[in-house]
Formats: sequence, structure tokens, C-alpha cells
Amino acid sequence: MKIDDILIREHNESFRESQQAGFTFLAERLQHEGFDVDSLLHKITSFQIAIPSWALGAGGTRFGRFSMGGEPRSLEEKIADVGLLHALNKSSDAISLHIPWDVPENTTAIKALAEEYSLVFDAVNSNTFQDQPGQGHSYKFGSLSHTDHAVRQQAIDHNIEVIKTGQELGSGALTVWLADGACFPGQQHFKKAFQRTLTSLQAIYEQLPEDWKMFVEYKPYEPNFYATVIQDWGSSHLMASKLGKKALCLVDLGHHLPNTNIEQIVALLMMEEKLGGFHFNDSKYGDDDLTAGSIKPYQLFLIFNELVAGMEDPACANPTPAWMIDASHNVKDPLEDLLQSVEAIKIAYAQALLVKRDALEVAQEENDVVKAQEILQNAFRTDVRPLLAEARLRAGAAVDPVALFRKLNIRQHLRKERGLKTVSTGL
Ligand SMILES: [Mn+2]
Repeated sequence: MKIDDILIREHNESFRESQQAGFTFLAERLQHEGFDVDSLLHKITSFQIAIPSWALGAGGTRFGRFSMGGEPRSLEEKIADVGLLHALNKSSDAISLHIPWDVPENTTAIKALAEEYSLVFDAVNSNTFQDQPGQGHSYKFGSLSHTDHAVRQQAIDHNIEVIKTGQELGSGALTVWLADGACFPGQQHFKKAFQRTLTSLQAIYEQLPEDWKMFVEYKPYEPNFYATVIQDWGSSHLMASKLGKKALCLVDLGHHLPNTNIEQIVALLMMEEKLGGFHFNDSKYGDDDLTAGSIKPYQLFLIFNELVAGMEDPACANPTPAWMIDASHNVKDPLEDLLQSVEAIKIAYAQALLVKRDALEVAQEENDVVKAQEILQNAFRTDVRPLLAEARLRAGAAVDPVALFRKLNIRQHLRKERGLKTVSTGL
């Protein structure tokens, strides 16, 4: 289904007075503080976050899955769902495909369909963490790091296929996340596993088009529980550095051990011009894949504080990472959840734009700890929501996307169209 622009305009009209009052109040305050409000609105509008094709259905855990109904049954329907999100918030203009969960049968037709919804294709993701039907060799004991050359070659070939599909779709990056590792001490020779992975990635890297990037994602544990080959930003950075300029690190917020200082990792990766991609989600304990900003909004803000600092640094050659959500939805409607995530990400971004960076640096140089905290928290405690709503209003999106999603009974329509017992490929 598609949302008629008239419905969005009607919805926005009902918010006109309250939105205008809230925005005017905030804009005056920001102008008084020396901010260029039009420039802020422009940056907020331009900030687009890709939606993963695997997060549009109800997720699940190893204990079970509870169907939402009306979930997309095909790639075409997944594109339609991302199109719905983008119509509502004008902030999600790209879809990230996971292969082989979402292999386009006819790339020309799929590309044309995406264009109808004003969508482009973000990074393509390979999958060597599970066996597919009819596959020659098993990934039970690894893929790119496997001890058997034939298994490694199969995984290399798969990644090259993914690049080819991505090229046809107009994507410009390959994301590699490896489940490879060990569940028990002694199971794997650390150095050999790393070297084999590097050699495999080099074979893939050689096939990477000149203008493409390769994102090397890291994760400390799961599904392997003792060691993973690319476990942290150090091993990801090592791998990316050895591969070459087109290889960059990918930070997934859920892929850190509890209390890791992710903002510091981000700052250093940007300093080294090696931050390529970003996967947003939130977590309490592990890789919980919850809605971005739902558990630790201050951490998200602090991360954006470093991201904005890096993006505004004229010396940085890779200033803007590829933004993507990587989440799973067990109890919420996936589409509502994604709208909430995009909103939370953009709130943190907008707050980070309000950090008085010059003053912060002076405070840091002078070791004025109190002042530094004041500067950060003044920005974090600014309610920027009227600014985001204004940016949406001007872009032709809904002032309150979740409210409009509900008012239009979108999920009910999708259930009617697609059925109650639907299963989407994905997490
Ligand atoms: Mn991820």
C-alpha cells in the first residue's frame, strides 16, 4: 500500500498550531544561542538511515517467535514497507539487502520498484553464518576462516556473488559479518584462523569494484561463545588496514561487551579514517537488538557527539559513515519500532549538532571538567523534537509518523492484504 500525500497533509494540518508554537519557541532560543536554524533543519532532513530487509517482520529468539501478521512475504513487499516508512518520515531512503534471504530475481524490476518509492540500495550483506538448502559445504565450523579450503572458497564465491547483485542494484558497499569463531578453548588456532580469514577477505577485496567499500563488522560473541575471529574494533581495524583503502570498520552498537566506551572507539576510528558503517540498535545486556535509544539515550548522544565531531573535521577523508538500523522486533510492530528507532537516532544527531564544540575544546584544554559536562548536557537536555517535526513537515513527511501509522490502520491493511500468519525472511 501507498500513503496518499493528502492524508499526510491532513494529518499535519491537525498539528499545525501546536507544532508552530513548539518550533517557534525552540528556534528563537537556538537563534539566541547563535545557531543557524535553517542549517540545522537542512542537516536533519538530509540525514537518512537505511532500513535492513531482515528487520521488517516479527523477529524472535531461540525460544520462539510471535507473528505480527501482515509481514512482507517477498522482497517486493519489503520494499513497499520501507517505502511506507519513508513516506511517513522522509528519513529512510535506502534499503539494505541480506543475501540469500532477499535475492532479487529480476534486478531491473526490483530497482525500478525501489525507485517508485524513492528508495536506493544501501550496503549489501553476505551470509555465511548458516547453511542454505543444497549448499555443498557446511559452515558449522566457520566460513572464511574454515580449515578446509573448499569451504572457504564457497564462502568467497558467495561474497563475490553478493557484490555482483549489489552492482546491478546500484549499491556501493559490501558488509561482511562473520559468525566464525570457537565455542571452546583449544578448538581454534587463533592466529591461523585470523590469517585464513584475511586471505579469504583479500580474495573478495580483489573483486570489489573501484568505487565500492567493504565494511568489516565485529562482534565479541554469539553464535560462538568462546571466541570470534573478528571480535572487536581492534581486530576489525587490523583486518581493514591489511586489506586496503576500500576496507573500513563497521560499528554495530550491540556488538560490544557491557559498558564498553563505544564513543571512544568511534572517535579513534574516525581519526584513522577507518569508520565506514554504523548499525544502530540498543541493548541492556548483550546483542539485544532493541529500539535505538530505548535503553541508553545518553550513550547514543555521546556517540553522535563524536560522529558529528568527526564528520565536521575537514581533514577526515571518510567523513560520513553509512547509517543503518540493525534491530530485531519481538514484541513491537516492526514498522512502528523502526519509526521509533529513526526518530531516536535523529534526536541524538540533532542534539549532537547543538554541542558548542569550540567551547568544549576550550574547556578540555583548560581542564574545566565542570564546564565540559555542562556543555554536553545542555545539548543533550534540549528537547529537539519540534526541530525534527519541523524538518519532517517541510519535507512533506508526517509531523507524528507513529500516530499517522496508527490512524491510517496500516498494520490492519497489511494483515488484510498479506494474511495473519506471515513469516518474513530475516532475524
Ligand atoms: Mn550488525
